[in-house]
Amino acid sequence: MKMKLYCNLTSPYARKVRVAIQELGLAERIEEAVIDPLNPPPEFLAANPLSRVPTLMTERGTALPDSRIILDYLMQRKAGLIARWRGTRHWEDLRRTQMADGILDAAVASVMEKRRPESIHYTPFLDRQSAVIHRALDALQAETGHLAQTTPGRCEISSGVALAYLDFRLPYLEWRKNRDALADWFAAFAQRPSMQKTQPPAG
Ligand SMILES: N[C@@H](CCC(=O)N[C@@H](CS)C(=O)NCC(=O)O)C(=O)O
Repeated sequence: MKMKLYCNLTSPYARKVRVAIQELGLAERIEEAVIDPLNPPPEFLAANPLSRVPTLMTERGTALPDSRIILDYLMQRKAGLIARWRGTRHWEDLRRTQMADGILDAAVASVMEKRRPESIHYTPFLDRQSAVIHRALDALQAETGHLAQTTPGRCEISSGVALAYLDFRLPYLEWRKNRDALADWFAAFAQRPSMQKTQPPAG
């Protein structure tokens, strides 16, 4: 029996998992169920009452409800990849991953706010999210040398998907400005088959 990934094709959180599946060579073992979490089928709600994608149903019927948990699960299954490093490097990797995930969270929060009627956009909130994104991007830019180009792990996947999401939904932030190293890293990462295969549809 295959695992089942509930996802949609524009969710950047789902994209993190879909990129990881490609990178880990697990595509044959996971079936994708594309759903709309705002109009959830009962089977999906039974698996995840939070109604959020991604949700991974394992072969044993455990529903894992968050991209971070799913990435750890898949990497642990694949030859213990999660334990790539020990000690300081492990925590440094987690810290950097959290910077990238924080960029994504702030970007998604901005997109949600902008979906409300323009007259009730809360500008201080949007400004705060933009400031968070720019500060965290500066931190990633300063540490670009630590981002692997081959054999990407959770930090590279989170960073690459977050930057792609900024291009997709918030291009006006011009994240590449004064961040040449990060832009160069991303230009190469975006060419990986895992990223090419998981590009969101336009719109
Ligand atoms: N922390 C979660 C966030 C997942 C999430 O918010 N997914 C969005 C799609 S981008 C969703 O399902 N939203 C539906 C809703 O909020 O009702 C993760 O990393 O997987």
